[in-house]
Amino acid sequence: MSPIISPDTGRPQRLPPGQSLTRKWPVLDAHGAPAIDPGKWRLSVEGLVHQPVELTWNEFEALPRVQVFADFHCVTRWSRLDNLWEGVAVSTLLGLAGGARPEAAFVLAHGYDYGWTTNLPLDQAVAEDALVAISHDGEPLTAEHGGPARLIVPRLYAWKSAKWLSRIELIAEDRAGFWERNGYHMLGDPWREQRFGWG
Ligand SMILES: Nc1nc2c(c(=O)[nH]1)N[C@H]1C(S)=C(S)[C@@H](COP(=O)(O)O)O[C@H]1N2
Ligand SMILES: [Mo]
Repeated sequence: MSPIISPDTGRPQRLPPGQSLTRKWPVLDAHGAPAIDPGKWRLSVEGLVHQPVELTWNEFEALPRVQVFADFHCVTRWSRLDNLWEGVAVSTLLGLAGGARPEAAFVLAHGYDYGWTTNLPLDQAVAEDALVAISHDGEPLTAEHGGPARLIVPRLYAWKSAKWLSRIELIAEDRAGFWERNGYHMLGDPWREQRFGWG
């Protein structure tokens, strides 16, 4: 098994400002879990990449895995510490797509739930601890938590971690996703309490 990547848990302080610890793992999403037929599941990496790809579940599952140990901070003020995620690094997926074109600067992550999206800077999406996770604490990711596969970006608030991931789209200009259009922050760094707005 691959070594465990854990850059964000070495901090002396693990709880960002304004957050409270929870031991449970709440379920939070806008529309509930969509029905996903495993035979029809696809993950595409597209937009400003050199070679757009679309992976089937079997192709995705065969890719090299990473393990990431990280905390999960929801903007509604709960934080769940010590999560072990396993999946495929976003950087590995980008590599399969021939890498980012020079003008690519942001990512729009799309969910299978009715056009739900979230936006984040490309450098955050390819951080060493950003992955498309298929398991949590040694168990397959449940549908309510975004299974079969979800994005996990530990350094940003949890709404950037798109559940039921369907597309990773590289774009040149930042474009607000679902919650961002509803007032949430374009970046969403929990350590700077970037909950709402653009600043
Ligand atoms: N596709 C999709 N991903 C999503 C959401 C959503 O509504 N749809 N909600 C986000 C929000 S607001 C949070 S806090 C986390 C919650 O993840 P969890 O339900 O596994 O705790 O998922 C994020 N990812
Ligand atoms: Mo959230």
